[in-house]
Amino acid sequence: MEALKRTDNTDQNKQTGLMERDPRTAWWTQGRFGMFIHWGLYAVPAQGEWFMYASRTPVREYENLAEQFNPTEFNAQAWVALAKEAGMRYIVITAKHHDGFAMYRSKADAFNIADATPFGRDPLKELAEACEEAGVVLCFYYSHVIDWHHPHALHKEHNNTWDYKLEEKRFQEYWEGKAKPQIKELLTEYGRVGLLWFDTAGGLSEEDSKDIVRHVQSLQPDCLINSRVSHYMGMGDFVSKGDNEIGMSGEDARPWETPMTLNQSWGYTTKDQVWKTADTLIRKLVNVIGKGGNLLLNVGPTPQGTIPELSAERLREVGEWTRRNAEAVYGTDGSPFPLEPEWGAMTTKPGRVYLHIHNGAWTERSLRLTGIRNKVLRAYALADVSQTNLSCEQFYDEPLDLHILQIQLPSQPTDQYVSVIALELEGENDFDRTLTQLPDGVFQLEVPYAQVRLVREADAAAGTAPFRSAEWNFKLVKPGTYELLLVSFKRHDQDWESLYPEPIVLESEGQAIAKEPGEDMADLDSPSCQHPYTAVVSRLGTFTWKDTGIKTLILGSSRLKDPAPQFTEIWHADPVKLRALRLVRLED
Ligand code: FHN
Repeated sequence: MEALKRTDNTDQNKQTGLMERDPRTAWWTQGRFGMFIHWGLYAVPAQGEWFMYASRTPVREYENLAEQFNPTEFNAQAWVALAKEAGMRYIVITAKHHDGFAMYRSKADAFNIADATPFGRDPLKELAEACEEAGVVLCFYYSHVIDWHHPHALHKEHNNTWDYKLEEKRFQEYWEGKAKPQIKELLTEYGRVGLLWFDTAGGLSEEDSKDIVRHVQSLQPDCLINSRVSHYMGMGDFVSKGDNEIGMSGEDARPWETPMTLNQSWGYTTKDQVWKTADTLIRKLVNVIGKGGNLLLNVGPTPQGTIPELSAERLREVGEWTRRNAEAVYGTDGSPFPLEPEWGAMTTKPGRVYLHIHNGAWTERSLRLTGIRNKVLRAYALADVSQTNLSCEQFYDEPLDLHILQIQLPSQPTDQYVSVIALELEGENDFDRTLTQLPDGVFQLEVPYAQVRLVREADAAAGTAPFRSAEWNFKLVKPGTYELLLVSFKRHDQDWESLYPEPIVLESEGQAIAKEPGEDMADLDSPSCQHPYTAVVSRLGTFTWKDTGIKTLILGSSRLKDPAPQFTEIWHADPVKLRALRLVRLED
């Protein structure tokens, strides 16, 4: 195996900083939490929004469903009130999903809820009014490339091939005749639209991607656009992560959002009853906001026009938590530190740090943190109405240049599921962002905080992928022997044996390991891992560091990704994701 050379690394560990607030995106980044609504004709067969494609239902037959779609129980105010109660600041509703059915009165295409159903109303108009009244920002999802109803819509993979022939497609007829006119309707007839959420851009050319962005900007310059408008990198105002994907902190330079299901489906279905609990949802919410992202949580309303009670009850429970902890959620930045603490997450504001501690990780011992250089004036639990001061001590370890804060937590968690401790700081926030081991527990080196370099090009003849190295420079606080664990997310349909074609190589201070990672342990409690992935931990061996201070560790693998790709990839396309190297100190 080729040695992994240490190269000069002046750009030390990348640092999380306060995201520059762009005035266009500020309402959205400050809002942090939104409601996604997948509602369409597909609610009638109640098997999710891909029903037409999965069952290859002919257009004429699918159109007949419209006669049965009469959601008389739809109440826009009630939906908006539920979003508000959950603590959601914006709503993104499917104006048209892949089935091509518009959920508003469209002059551009008669296949729409107002013209084709007995309901005859325009729910998006009613939602626009209710949102305006309630101060919630209304946004539209629009499937701009996939449209199984239109004869000329053309996607890279998912087309209606049972009604239409691919070779007869004239894409521009769809583009100019339906997609662009409908987007114009949405941006001219519903007042201010906060953002347009495009989806599944497979096959859309760079030129057409730019064309749609220009189209939106010419109609509502302040309307934000998500990155799924195109597979070309850098387009849109913010990054839509993969479905249910919570990235690693530091992974995205741009603002980002995780679209997430409450069960495992988007559109209404009677089949899927795998629901996330309120505990899970709150832990995922703090995991996302602690990394500086937004969470867009989905509901799939029924054909009658109601939000299923199993969804509503979860959202209300989440809302009780967001209400008590609002100041630690809205208008915050993610953690200033480049690691994910085992016990939860952190958010910040000028003069404040908030510690979001999972109740399962609550400790009666004091909690130790490093990196806050400010004097901590006061610490208290947000849910504690009397806001009793918690005892805090601060030390400075000069040889290690380490600012240590020790907080005595109350004997019991102070809130449901996740308890938030607020720290009031003196002066302007002053954090040491060096990748530093927390004094207790495990220490995880995440790939975005490494310098990733190409070691060996791909070799088609030998059937090998590019081999890259990831180099971390970090501050070790406790010397000793550490077990080294590889953390991977494995797609559920993959056989582990084929996933790592070569051994993982590790080097640090003259120590070296080359080991084929095994599927040794499942990490069932990872808040950032979600169906169809599972978190797998592989034991790679041990390294000993006899002293403290800045260490360099290099990992080599052909599973490390190109840090500057040309195209966004589809999250579910990856059979395995190499996430991090976890260091667990073995007892002396
Ligand atoms: O195919 C769609 C799916 O139906 C759903 O709308 C999700 C939401 O992010 N987006 C696509 C798949 O990524």
